[in-house]
Amino acid sequence: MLSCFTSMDLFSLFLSIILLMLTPLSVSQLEEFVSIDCGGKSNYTDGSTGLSWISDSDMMHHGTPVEVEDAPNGGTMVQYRTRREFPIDSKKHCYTLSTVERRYLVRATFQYGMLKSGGTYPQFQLYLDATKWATISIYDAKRVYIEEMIIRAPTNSIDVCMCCATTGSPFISTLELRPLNLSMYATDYEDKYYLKVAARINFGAPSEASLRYPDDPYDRIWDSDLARRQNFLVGVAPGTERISTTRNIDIGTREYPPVRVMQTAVVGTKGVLSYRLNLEDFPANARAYAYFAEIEDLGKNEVRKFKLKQPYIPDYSNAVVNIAENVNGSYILYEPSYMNVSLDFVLSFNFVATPDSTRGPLLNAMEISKYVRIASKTDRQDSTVVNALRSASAESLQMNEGDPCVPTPWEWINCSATTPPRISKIVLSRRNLTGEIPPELNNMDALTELWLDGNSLTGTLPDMSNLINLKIVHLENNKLTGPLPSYLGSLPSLQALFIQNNSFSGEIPARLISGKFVFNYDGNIGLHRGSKKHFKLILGISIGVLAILLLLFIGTLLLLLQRRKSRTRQKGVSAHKSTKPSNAYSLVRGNLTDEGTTCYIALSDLKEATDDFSKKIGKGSFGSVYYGRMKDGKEVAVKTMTDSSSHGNRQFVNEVALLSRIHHRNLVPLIGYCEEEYQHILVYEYMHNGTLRDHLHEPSKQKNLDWLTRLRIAEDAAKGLEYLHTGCNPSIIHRDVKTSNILLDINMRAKVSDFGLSRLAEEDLTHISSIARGTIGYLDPEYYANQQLTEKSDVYSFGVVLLELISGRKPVSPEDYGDDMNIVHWARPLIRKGDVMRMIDPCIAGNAKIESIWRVVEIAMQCVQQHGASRPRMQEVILAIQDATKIEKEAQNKLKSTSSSSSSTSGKPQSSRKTLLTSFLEIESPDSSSGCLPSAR
Ligand SMILES: *[C@@H]1O[C@H](CO)[C@@H](O)[C@H](O)[C@H]1NC(C)=O
Ligand SMILES: *[C@@H]1O[C@H](CO)[C@@H](O)[C@H](O)[C@H]1NC(C)=O
Ligand SMILES: *[C@@H]1O[C@H](CO)[C@@H](O)[C@H](O)[C@H]1NC(C)=O
Ligand SMILES: *[C@@H]1O[C@H](CO)[C@@H](O)[C@H](O)[C@H]1NC(C)=O
Ligand SMILES: *[C@@H]1O[C@H](CO)[C@@H](O)[C@H](O)[C@H]1NC(C)=O
Ligand SMILES: CC(=O)N[C@H]1CO[C@H](CO)[C@@H](O)[C@@H]1O
Repeated sequence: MLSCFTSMDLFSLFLSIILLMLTPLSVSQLEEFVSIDCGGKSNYTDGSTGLSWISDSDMMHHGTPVEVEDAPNGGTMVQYRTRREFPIDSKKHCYTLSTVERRYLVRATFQYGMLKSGGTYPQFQLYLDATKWATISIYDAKRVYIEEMIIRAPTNSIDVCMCCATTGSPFISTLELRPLNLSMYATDYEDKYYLKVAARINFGAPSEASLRYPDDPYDRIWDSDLARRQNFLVGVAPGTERISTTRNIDIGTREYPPVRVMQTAVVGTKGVLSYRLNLEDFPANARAYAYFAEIEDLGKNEVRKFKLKQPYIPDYSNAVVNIAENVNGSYILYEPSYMNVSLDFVLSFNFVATPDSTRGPLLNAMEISKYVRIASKTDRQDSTVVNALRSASAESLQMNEGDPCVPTPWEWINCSATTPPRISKIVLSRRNLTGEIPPELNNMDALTELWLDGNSLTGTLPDMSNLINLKIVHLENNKLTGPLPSYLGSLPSLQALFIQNNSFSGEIPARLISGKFVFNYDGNIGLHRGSKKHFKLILGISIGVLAILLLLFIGTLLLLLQRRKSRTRQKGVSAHKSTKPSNAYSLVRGNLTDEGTTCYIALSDLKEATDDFSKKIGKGSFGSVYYGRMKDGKEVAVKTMTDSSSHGNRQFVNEVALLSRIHHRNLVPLIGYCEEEYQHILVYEYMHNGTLRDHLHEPSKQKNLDWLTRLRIAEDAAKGLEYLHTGCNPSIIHRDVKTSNILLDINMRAKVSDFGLSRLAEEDLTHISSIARGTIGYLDPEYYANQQLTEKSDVYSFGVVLLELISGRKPVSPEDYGDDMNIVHWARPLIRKGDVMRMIDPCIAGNAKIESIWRVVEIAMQCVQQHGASRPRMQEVILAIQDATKIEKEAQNKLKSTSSSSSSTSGKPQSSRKTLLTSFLEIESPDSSSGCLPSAR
């Protein structure tokens, strides 16, 4: 008996070990899944899928669980035995799911079950945050209605809400959150659009059953093409046959579809493959994916080639699909995707074999997702306050209603119709509120009415001095204490203030009782009016202070004038020359008094500091740069200008005027200047670690910058450029962004140098030469072609810098790329193929998270787009770099926390992807620089 038990145990242990070995990835994947059984009573694991379902009873306190009588599959799917039904009211009923910033598949499902006699099937709205997701209209009791949305989630949480029933009560059966990997389902538009899944079809499926986890490690639901429920796959061409294989398929493409789905397909044996399907909520712009894998063994002289004939999309329809050639072999997935196509409600599509093809077209699977514009949520500062008020109340307000304003405002607030919506009115009279009024109230500057009367609020009045739109304030019948701040009297819009029956104390500010508006302060025993004498005293003091301030101001003015005069004398530059450029630059941000920090340095001092210009450390655009050490020990870089012509002179005045006004921690600071004996000299802070170029390309200096350091350098430099573009007025275009103009200080922080030297040509249009300024390899082709200079030219050059950081290669190098090519031409096709591995600098490959590198690759490719208009702004570039940094840091932290057990597993590079990531329609144009990269996000 005993031995029998042991062997049973051993057997099951053995079994589970085998299972674990079979699905090593799936286990960690599973942990991140969130599967909520709405209305369910307990937590359980579904035996057929291995998914762990949790009951929503802890997270949802309104609505009622309802037993569903005829759950699908005879009730085997436990999660459909119950649903949660919400009351018919004007409220939203929301689930809050916590998220990290990454891409997710969010799925909500609805199965109603038997209708009671006399009842009506419900119809209501589904929202994801403030964005309308779907209208749920039930008309089949047994059907499971599934809504899926692919989103890039914010760092904290998302809300999924039901509301606005037109018939019946809103309800929900399950809510599921599935993290996606790497760049799966990335689009160029994910900051502004969600992807709502309209169809995901497994062609040639063996049965009507859909396929999901564990076959699909990401738990997408792949509908069988036999199950003609929602999509009405009809119009099948004669000669269509279903084929399948048991051989493995290499699915290492961007979307990682499950092998089982790829192992089946349909083939149009008569040369045509056609279907028709309905796309809910269309016409719309969509992202479409086709999955092709050659799963028949073709004879030696056989080929399978076909084209998309319908819908006809120029370019898309001209491309020939040749699976085996595209991926160089059978049983390998080829996944072209259509980044943005406009599709109708009824999609008729057909693939037709080319005349030289011996086999008919083949299709394994397809996916179509609709772009849904993300609606903006209520201003975050406003939401913070109303959420604080909500938690200060009795339970009547405690329910989770999602966004305060969208689609309908909470019962006790009113919102403006702006983007983002702002809260204009709060009405919480007699709601049993306790605690203090949240201090963040002062941020709600769109607020016009505040009704908090008849509660038990305590504490003092919070600062409300920013509430310039506030008209009506009701605070009567509370337990508020403390003084009345004097700014209350000067709120510009205030019409009525009610504070009676509180415990305010002290003196009433004079302006409150001026009679300009309604003010009721009865029943505050401690409050009293100020005396006239007091008022006079205050007036006297104010006048005194004003007089002193005035004196101080005049004094400063005189002092400044004096300084300016003496400086002009010293400089020996005629006054109008030096002031003209100074007027041209006015600062938007920054401090005007900074002007004084750039000082004049005598030539003799500089000779001494540089040991008579003996240590040359580089060559700038206009002359040599020398190392120096000032008397006070400060190390400096001394830049001499050899050109003493008028051009150089203007240049000089220009740069001094400009630079002395620009201060940013990622721009090399100018310390002083010198102009003597036809010598023009600028003195900069010395950057101990030289140029980024040397660190990347100079064999003697190569210090093998790691990926995080590179990211930090990129972010620093990007911030410097962003400041030039947006922080200065008029904005400054650097024009010569390159790795040798990115300098590294002693802490390896990057600062941009050599800016401001190039505005001259702009100002002096008569001198404009036809030669575009800039450095070969970094030069924006659009600017080169038409001489139109914009900030986007810097963005292009910065894209090249990013590619250098990723690859460690030079921008131009006849040995590496040939004479006509540069780093952009070299990188573009590699990235299109998804072959980032071949691009990565060997120094960092293997020590950096591939997803982080991808993020930078993606933004770099956008920066080097042919057309300036399609390039991002520096601000967006910074965000992308920060994303990448975050991904990399998280990976390193994880590594650290697990390093004791396994040290070298997670840093390993993934194998390069053989398959084309991008669509087959993206035919490379002869001039490879003019292509675009539809799937590179
Ligand atoms: C179900 O699991 C969740 C999360 O693991 C837990 O918070 C909750 O208390 C559990 N509920 C029940 C009814 O056991
Ligand atoms: C994400 O994709 C990479 C590359 O294929 C793979 O190594 C990794 O295990 C995947 N992660 C999950 C959680 O599936
Ligand atoms: C898709 O293309 C259309 C037309 O070219 C354009 O208006 C739209 O903004 C694009 N993107 C999305 C996400 O719809
Ligand atoms: C919000 O405004 C609407 C229309 O102006 C009004 O009918 C409604 O009563 C207001 N709600 C509150 C809470 O004041
Ligand atoms: C406030 O509390 C009182 C007494 O507990 C209760 O009768 C009343 O219904 C509450 N009002 C609200 C709006 O919750
Ligand atoms: C996608 C891919 O690598 N295609 C290659 C397959 O092989 C032919 C010839 O060997 C190449 O020309 C393709 O570029």
